[in-house]
Amino acid sequence: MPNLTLYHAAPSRSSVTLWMLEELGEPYDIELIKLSEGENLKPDYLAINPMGKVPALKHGATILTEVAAICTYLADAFPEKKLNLPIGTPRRGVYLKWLFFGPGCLEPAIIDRAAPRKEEARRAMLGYGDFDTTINVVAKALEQGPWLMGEQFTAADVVIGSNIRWSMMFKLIPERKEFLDYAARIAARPAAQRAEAKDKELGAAA
Ligand SMILES: N[C@@H](CCC(=O)N[C@@H](CS)C(=O)NCC(=O)O)C(=O)O
Repeated sequence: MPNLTLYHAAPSRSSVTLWMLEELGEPYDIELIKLSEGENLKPDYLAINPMGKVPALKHGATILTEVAAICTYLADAFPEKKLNLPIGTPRRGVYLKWLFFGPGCLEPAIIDRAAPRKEEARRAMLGYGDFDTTINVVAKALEQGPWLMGEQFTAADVVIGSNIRWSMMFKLIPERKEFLDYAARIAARPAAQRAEAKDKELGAAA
C-alpha cells in the first residue's frame, strides 16, 4: 500500500500537488474530496485539514497541508529525485524564495487583480507590493530559463509554474514571451501531462 495519500479535488489547487507527485514518481493513493458536496467541511476531513481546504498529504504518520509546503516537503523527503536544492547548496536560498513567492506574492497578486478589493490597500501593506512589479520579477527570473533555477527543474517550478499556467489560461496575466515559453516547456513534461490526464478522468468521474 503506498505510503503517500493525496486528499484531492479535481481540478483545484490540489492539482499542483498531483503534478508534484507525478514528477516524484513514487506510488501514491488519491482520496477524492467532493467540494461540491461539502466533504471538505465534514468532521472526518476537518480532522485532516481544519482549514477545510484541499490539498492535504499523508506521508506515513505525517499529515501536512498547503500546496507549497507539500511540494517543498516531497522534494526534500525524496532528494534522490533531484527536485530540490538540498540544505548546504548555496542556491537553496533562491530556491526557497521561489517556493514562498508563489503563495506569498504571485498568487495573491493575481487573485487581487482578478477580484479587486472595494478599497485598494496601500502598496506597503501588501506582501507582494503591486501586480506589475510581481509579474516583472517572475518574468525576469524566467528570461534565461529553461527553469527558475536554471537547468534543474525543481519543486519551485511546480509551484510557480502552476500559477503561471492557470492564470494564463484565464487570461489574468499578460501574455509575455517568457510566460508563453515557460508554459510550453511545462506542458511538454510527461509528468504534467499525466497529472492533467488523471485530473480530467477524475473530474469526469466525479
Ligand atoms: N492556501 C491553501 C489554499 C487551498 C485552497 O484554497 N483550496 C481550495 C481549492 S482550489 C479549496 O479547498 N476550496 C474549498 C473551500 O474553500 O470550501 C493552499 O495553498 O493549499
